[in-house]
Amino acid sequence: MAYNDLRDFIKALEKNKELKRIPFEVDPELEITEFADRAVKSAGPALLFEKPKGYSTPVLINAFASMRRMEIALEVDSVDEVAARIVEFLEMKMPEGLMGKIKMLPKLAEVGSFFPKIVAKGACQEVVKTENFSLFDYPVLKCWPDDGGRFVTLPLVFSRNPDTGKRNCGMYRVQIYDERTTGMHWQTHKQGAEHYRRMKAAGKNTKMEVAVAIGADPAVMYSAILPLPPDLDEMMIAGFLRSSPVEMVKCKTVDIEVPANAEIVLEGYVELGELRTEGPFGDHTGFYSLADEYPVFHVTCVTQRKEPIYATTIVGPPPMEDFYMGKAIERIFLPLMRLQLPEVRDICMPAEGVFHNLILVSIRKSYPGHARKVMSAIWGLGQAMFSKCIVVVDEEVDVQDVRGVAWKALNNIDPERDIQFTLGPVDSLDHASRLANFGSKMGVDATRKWPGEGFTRPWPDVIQMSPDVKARVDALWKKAGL
Ligand SMILES: Cc1cc2nc3c(=O)[nH]c(=O)nc-3n(C[C@H](O)[C@H](O)[C@H](O)COP(=O)(O)O)c2cc1C
Ligand SMILES: [Mn+2]
Repeated sequence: MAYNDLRDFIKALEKNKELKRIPFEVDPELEITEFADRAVKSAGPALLFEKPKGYSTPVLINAFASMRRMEIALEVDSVDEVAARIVEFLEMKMPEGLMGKIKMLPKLAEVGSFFPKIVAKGACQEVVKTENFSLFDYPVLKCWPDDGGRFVTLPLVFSRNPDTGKRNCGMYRVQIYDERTTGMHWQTHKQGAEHYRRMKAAGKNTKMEVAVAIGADPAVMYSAILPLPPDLDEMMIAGFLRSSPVEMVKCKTVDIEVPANAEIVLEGYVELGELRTEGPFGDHTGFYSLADEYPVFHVTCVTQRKEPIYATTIVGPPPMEDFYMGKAIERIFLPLMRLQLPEVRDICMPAEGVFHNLILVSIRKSYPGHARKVMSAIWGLGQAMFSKCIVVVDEEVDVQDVRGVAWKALNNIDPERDIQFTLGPVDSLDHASRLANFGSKMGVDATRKWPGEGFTRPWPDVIQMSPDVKARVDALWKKAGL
């Protein structure tokens, strides 16, 4: 049964002994970060701070911060099950004969259940505040000592494509400037920024309506970070993940729908053309991202549940909660990547690469230059375009074994020959690129080289002991008392 809301998820975490309640006062300024950081790095549980110092709203953190919790969030025993379900739909073809078609009906009905459903009333509007509200009423964390302020770190930012009318939901952090204004950190490659550019270019409006939901059922929250094609509705994907439609309710003051069971919703507008300094912010990379100019979000109405729970996360030196969210993306998106690139066997984004810095790819190599073809394809594939370094290995190399990849790749390359540089868009968080959002990338072809690639020397085998000797020594090993 799909979780209705954040509370259902909290109950499930608790039932699985994956959540610890903290009944005493802890400061949302830095102290909750230190708790969360230590917990994630020691494989600790999710944390529910019942008394954030100075506030009556509890704070939930690290709810997704392990593979087990990702499984609970997605209601599976392994995130590979989600990948398998995707494959099932991708392989769905018109069955032969009437019986075959009838057997197909439940599957088609399942597809119908993915689409979001508009409902008249939502718990997220139990309380509606259009005046006398303050964003400082919520226990928004100051995450790291040099942060530019307090940041909402798990916001679901809803906006509408002005050309197609289609909804987008992206997770873009929100810095609190004052009681009713925040930053809107949609990076230039993201859909929120695209909607903003289009509205501004059209010149018909001076304001862009935006709604920000904070805390919802885990599939909805998770859908906001998925690297989906533009105009593919995250709420439909959330419906697929939870096998049940996401209930949406119309906002009170803007023409946008939000998840009906969200905990808190900020309604308002971004003034087109208005920019303000956002950051610095201790970021996914483990470094502070520099302050930069971003649009401003004016909050005109806050709706919430009677006693909301504030869901948040911290990012910082890896591994953090976002690593586990990213690891699940890696597993779930592999079959989709393989639709376009069937030669890809597996991919791995190690924690130290903080998603965009490093991707390890194993391929079934079929023709000269194949590794470079795969690199180019990844650099052209949605948010995988950010990959700063791609290492391609042959299919027998297990890319989940990062040390094994390092060993084999470093042996297999002639650097001048096997490294491919290119230029292109880079992640906004890259602080080393020559320009913000533009720089170079490196591909390493660590596959075995072929004569067809100009390599005519013999290629050696990896050392392996013969099985009969292993078997004999197995017996002797015990005899030796080892
Ligand atoms: C915890 C967390 C915080 C994030 N913060 C931001 C952010 O501030 N700005 C941003 O552009 N992307 C941020 N992202 C990444 C986006 O949510 C992600 O790229 C998403 O796919 C964008 O969706 P879109 O393609 O609909 O724009 C964050 C991701 C996570 C997991
Ligand atoms: Mn999107």
